[in-house]
Amino acid sequence: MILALAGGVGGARLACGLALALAPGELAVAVNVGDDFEHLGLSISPDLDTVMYTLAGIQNPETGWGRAGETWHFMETLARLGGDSWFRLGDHDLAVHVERTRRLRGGEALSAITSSFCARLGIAHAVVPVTDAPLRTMVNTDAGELCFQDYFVRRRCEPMVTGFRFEGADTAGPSAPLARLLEPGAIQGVVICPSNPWLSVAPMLAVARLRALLESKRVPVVAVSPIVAGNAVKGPAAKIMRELGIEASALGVARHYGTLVDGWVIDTQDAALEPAIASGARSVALTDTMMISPDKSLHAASEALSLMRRIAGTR
Ligand code: FO1
Repeated sequence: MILALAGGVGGARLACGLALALAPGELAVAVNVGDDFEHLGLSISPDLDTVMYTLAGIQNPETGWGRAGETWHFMETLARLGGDSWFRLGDHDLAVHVERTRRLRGGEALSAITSSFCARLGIAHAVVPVTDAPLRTMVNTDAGELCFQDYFVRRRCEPMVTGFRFEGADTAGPSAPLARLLEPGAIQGVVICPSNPWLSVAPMLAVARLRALLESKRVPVVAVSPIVAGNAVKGPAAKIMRELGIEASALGVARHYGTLVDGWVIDTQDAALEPAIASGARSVALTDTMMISPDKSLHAASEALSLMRRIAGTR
């Protein structure tokens, strides 16, 4: 069993490739919930839904989030009534939030609801929220401390970032299905998807028992770089790195994860960085990491898995 850590569109795309490469019993995708928030009285879990829609093949191909063929009658009517319309909820997507909210209020765990939605959408691989407890990413900026979606969507990532706080992380344990995967011997390797290291992966690693697995060095950890040729494939990762005074490159990301990662998959465009990344006793694989189709996602996932096998073979 391989455990993938995913959040956002880049994470969902690699998870899709891993799901094509591995049988259902061989892959679990742990998903960030730091972006979750209450909006219009609904419990929204954007990263879980992005992974769920992508694995079900019903994601919006243009945005990467939300659903393909979406209609917007609810949003248009809400805006006409003077309601909050900065966070766009499509009509089909809305049903997920309404049903999730109802079941959460009835006392079900987010992990159980996610598992049931995934089964209904025909997803055979396990998709698990990193925690069932409230864990909220707070972004410290020159405009003050902002809730994640306030920073990301409402303010379009414009404020300058100075740091992060993961509210609830001190007490958040892994969700029940993730806790089972963290038992000794349950998984053979970890793949950190090309998700934003600060916004998507850091909140997951703030869950102490998950971080402890990576620190234990019991299993190989490979990561796919979210930065290619100095830019994020999608989203504000490169901007945030510059604001934090970190070199916006695959090397900057490798330094950020340090010894947590044993092997890096970087894009061929970053071949010049290979020696520097490899110098921290890390293995490096160069390949095309631009996941513009399921085939390309499968290609990147296969590279990550063969690198993991190579590292496991040398232990
Ligand atoms: N991202 C946007 O940039 N604008 C939106 O209006 C928006 C709505 C939205 C609705 C449901 C959902 O699951 C995701 C949505 N996202 C939207 C994406 C999301 O907020 C971010 O991409 C993630 O939180 C970052 O990983």
